[in-house]
Amino acid sequence: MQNTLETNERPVVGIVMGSNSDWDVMQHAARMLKDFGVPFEARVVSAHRMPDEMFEYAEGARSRGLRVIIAGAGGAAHLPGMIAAKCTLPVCGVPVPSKYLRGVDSLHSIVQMPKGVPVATFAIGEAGAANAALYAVQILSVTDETLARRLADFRIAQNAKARAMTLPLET
Ligand code: RP5
Repeated sequence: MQNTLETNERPVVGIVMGSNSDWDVMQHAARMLKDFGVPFEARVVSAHRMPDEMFEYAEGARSRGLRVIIAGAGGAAHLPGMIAAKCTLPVCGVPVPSKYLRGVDSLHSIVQMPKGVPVATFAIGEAGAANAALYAVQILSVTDETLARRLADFRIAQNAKARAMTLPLET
């Protein structure tokens, strides 16, 4: 695994995470963006092990063309909040499951931002990562008709899938 992963086009969404151990979860954000055809980059930017790089990343994000940042971290999980503190782009926080507290620590840390610096906080784990990416697509779709259509199609497909669900006959 390399430190940075990037699609061919100029990225509009930045996925950052505190460790490569977060990738198992955060890859679900990357996969969703890929499915919607949204150019993104993914990078390890540890808040406590790479504080200078983290500030540099957050400060330069808007001028590099990023429009939304998805930040995943586990445990003390200060990465989303610190990125949000250093830039005014929307930040989506993904609580990554931790070894001992299973991500409840990550969730509480990310969701409890003090008034004035928001982080949109998602569910713990895979669902949170995928939904953070969907939310990023929804933000971009406000000014992008193609993405708005893809989102509508995605909802139709989900509806069809749920309607086709069957239950076993035995009780
Ligand atoms: C956090 O500590 C990371 O976001 C990760 O979830 C957790 C454990 O990191 P590693 O010890 O696996 O590098 O900073």
